[in-house]
Amino acid sequence: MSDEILFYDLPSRGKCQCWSPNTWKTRAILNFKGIPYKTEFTPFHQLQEKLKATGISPNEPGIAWVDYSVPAIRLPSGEHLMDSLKIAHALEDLHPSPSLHLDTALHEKTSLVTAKAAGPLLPVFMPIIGRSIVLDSDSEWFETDRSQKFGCSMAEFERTKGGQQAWDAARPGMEMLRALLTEEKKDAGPFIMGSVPCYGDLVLLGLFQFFRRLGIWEKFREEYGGEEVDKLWEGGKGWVERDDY
Ligand SMILES: N[C@@H](CCC(=O)N[C@@H](CS)C(=O)NCC(=O)O)C(=O)O
Repeated sequence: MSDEILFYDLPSRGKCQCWSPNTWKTRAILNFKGIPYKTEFTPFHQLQEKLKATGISPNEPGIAWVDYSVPAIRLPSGEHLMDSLKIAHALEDLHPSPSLHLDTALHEKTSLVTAKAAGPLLPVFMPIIGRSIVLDSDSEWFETDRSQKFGCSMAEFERTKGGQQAWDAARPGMEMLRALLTEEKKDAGPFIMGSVPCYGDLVLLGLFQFFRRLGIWEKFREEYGGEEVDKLWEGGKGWVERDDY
């Protein structure tokens, strides 16, 4: 059995690199802790079959849209794990240093904030993912699947619910993000807690890298309108650099 972790990620068109804010949650931990891993890029249309074949139990209802989702990993022991939070706990147990500080539960606060700040932006980013990110071989699958989930074509989703109205709907989430990035600080450092990074920071850095990939980073910074986001990005961008192997 290999000493390396096998990490299941979603591929992208053109240069194949990580893009999903969900898979970034795990990849950023692997990068942050310096854990050896290799990536198994698996397109959407093969994901269910491939993860089912590992013997992993399907997601419990409410955890994801589907039975099998990424991030998923195979540990050196051969055990497969799925769901970013379960994986975070397992990696923290296996590689305690540097710590993710899961005991602070700041990642739970971060999840609430990202749901409020990024949830309303689905009509902005889903159509871009379909148009510019997923592989050509996934395009039809993505359009059909997401149209069923959102009740209209991605073009209509963008036209009727996207644009500035989506950014306006994200404003309360931006305010929650500002509170998260200012009210928990113990010193002047760039991370949620100040100079000590935690898992919540990695989740945010993955989201920022996703925005950059979609081409909406500048718009996000403009809408956020503060310096905390830039400081966090500068402090932690190294953990979301390795993205293509
Ligand atoms: N709560 C899960 C959510 C994972 C999730 O929804 N992953 C998406 C990737 S962006 C997925 O695998 N989707 C598969 C599909 O849509 O078929 C986690 O954080 O691990």
